[in-house]
Amino acid sequence: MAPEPTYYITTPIYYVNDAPHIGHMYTTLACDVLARFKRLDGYRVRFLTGTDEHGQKVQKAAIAAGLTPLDFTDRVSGNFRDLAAHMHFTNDDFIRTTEARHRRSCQALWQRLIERGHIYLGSYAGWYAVRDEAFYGEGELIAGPGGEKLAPTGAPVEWVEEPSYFFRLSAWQAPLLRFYAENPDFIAPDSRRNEVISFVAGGLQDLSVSRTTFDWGIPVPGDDRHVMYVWLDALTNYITAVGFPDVECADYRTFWPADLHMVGKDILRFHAVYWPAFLMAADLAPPRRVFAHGWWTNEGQKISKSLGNVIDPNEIVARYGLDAVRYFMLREVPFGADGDFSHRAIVGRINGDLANDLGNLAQRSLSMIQQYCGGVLPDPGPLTDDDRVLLEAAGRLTDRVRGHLERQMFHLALTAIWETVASANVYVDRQGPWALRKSDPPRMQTVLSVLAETIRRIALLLQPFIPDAASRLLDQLAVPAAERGFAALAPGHRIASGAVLPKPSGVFPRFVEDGAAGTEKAGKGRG
Ligand code: ME8
Repeated sequence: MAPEPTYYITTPIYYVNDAPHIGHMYTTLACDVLARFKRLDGYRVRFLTGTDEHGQKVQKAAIAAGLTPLDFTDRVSGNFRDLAAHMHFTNDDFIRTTEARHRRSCQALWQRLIERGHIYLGSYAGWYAVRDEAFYGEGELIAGPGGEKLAPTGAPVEWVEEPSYFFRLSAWQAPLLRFYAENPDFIAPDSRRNEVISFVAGGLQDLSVSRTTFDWGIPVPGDDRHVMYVWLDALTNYITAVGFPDVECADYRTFWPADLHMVGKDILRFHAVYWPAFLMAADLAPPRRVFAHGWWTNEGQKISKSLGNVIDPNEIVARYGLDAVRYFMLREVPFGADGDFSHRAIVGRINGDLANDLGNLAQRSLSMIQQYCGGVLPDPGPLTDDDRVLLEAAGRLTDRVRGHLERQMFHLALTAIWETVASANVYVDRQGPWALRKSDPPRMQTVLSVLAETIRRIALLLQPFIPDAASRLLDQLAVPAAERGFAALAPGHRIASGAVLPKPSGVFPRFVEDGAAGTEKAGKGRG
């Protein structure tokens, strides 16, 4: 028997300086879809998320809240954990960098780097941005509105002078360039890959990896006046969670190197430059792929606390529904590009794609089976070319969706599924089973059976994206739980005729504007 394929996927671990917002939700959502997809596709999956709790930024936020860092991080980390539960994210683990397992892992990684001569003691004098937890060279700074110096991200910077350990990053320029060349899929999308390569080709300076002017961090082994630089600490979470420093344990051997680190474009450099350099220096394997997705704005504006337009994921889910938000975020924006969250756009997707296209296809097909076949899935008779074209398109869908998700192209996967939804709607209109009922009942049965099979395939593939609606659809088709994995999409697998279907009910209600009741009725799609 072939060994079970495995898949290890991670989100960034989020800073606990602030409440979770839709940006955080987006990254974890993308990972959740991939984790669910891989599980259904027969993989043993490890899906990790968590919180980044050390460093100056979190320490400052704790002080501002009048709490000790640990009390503060317990509270905010809890908000991220609650979000994951509320969004039905299927992470297998939730790591906190304040956990003992992580301290041990970071100190062991440090030890490996010291032993191999990659870390030395020196002193740092330069610019630091607490908001980014990043060091900047003089040449990278920009001028703010009042002429003050700012990081290229717009974050305020402060001058720092302190003793510091350094990682010999400068020695990793050539090995990193070689690694990128040999692993063309390591950084996605391609535009980001080119950015990283030109950054590295421009030369790398040694990186300060410890701080002494505050103490909220993991102590440097053997020199506890220093705490580790928060990015070295944070990145290490990905190996802590699979058992590092025990590189012989089953989890580490099964899941490392990670298949995918999903990140926002703001933190690509840390993941695609520093992280593989740390790992290679420690004689550990670098991850297989890093995908940097784009940035969400709210009704065209940058999302920020000072603008007061932070979108609370719980609120939008209460307003539009979990599946609708999941669908919208992954369909509306080509994954990798920036996106805008607007009320108009999400309502358009709900009423168009979900209620009209998919909801209506399901509702009318299932109602006809209920009304014309006594709720029993009919046997198909001989197939016409028209039937075969639709069934073949539905059959090909599995590989198309799989291929798109292999490259994290969520929007293309959903577009492919909706092409089949559209073809099925055209097929119903052309075949007119309501007329065949009188003129040719066996033919009507074939048409309804072809539709049921097509909807079954669509619903199975939609499970990772819109899990609740997909499972309601599969319930309405009486697909047993054991037949919901993607093995049931193998060629030749068909929906079982003779099954008794429950009474259909609308899967996607239309979104009705407050105060607009009466112009649109919930649950009613296009005729
Ligand atoms: O950077 N649009 O944590 P963080 C899209 N602790 N994605 C967004 C977003 C937006 N407007 N805002 C945030 C850190 N994100 C570090 C990571 S990993 C070893 C350490 C998402 O809380 C996006 O994934 O600032 C981004 O990379 C991440 O949140 C930053 O989260």
